[in-house]
Amino acid sequence: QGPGAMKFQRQHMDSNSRPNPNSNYCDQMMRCRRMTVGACKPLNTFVHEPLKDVEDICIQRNIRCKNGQNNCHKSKSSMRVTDCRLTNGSRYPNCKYHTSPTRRQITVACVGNPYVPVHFDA
Ligand code: PAX
Repeated sequence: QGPGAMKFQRQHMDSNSRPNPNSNYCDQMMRCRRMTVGACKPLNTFVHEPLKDVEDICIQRNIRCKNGQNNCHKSKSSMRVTDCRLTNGSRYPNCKYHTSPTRRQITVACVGNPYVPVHFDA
């Protein structure tokens, strides 16, 4: 696995946890996955589906990413995810997050050979 794929898995994959986490989920996960080092990452999504199912999104047709590149792909089915959004008034190093479990189709950017997810676009 390349460094981009490994970073994607660290930041966005949580296959083994239930999609109905408690309200501490994001505070704990954002810290243990190292997204509160140097700054609080403002928004991050964790996906509660098997890695294979998320990697298979790269087989879907190419669509335009938010940055204008065309290496994005949208999941055919909706997926179980949890959005972690920094609370208003949260100040580094005390990063506090809202935890929002939901289901939706997700869009990722894929790179490389093997062609795998490296960025969470939407
Ligand atoms: P990233 O840094 O944006 O991308 P993220 O997805 O975890 O990280 P390195 O070498 O690491 O800098 N890459 C691309 N990025 C964007 N667009 C395309 N097409 C692309 N192709 C390859 C990780 C790496 O992917 C490379 C890019 O150069 C990086 O390489 O989102 C900000 C963050 O919030 C997350 C997703 C982003 O983190 P924004 O506003 O820039 O789109 N995020 C966002 C989320 O988790 N959930 C959400 O719902 C949204 C909206």
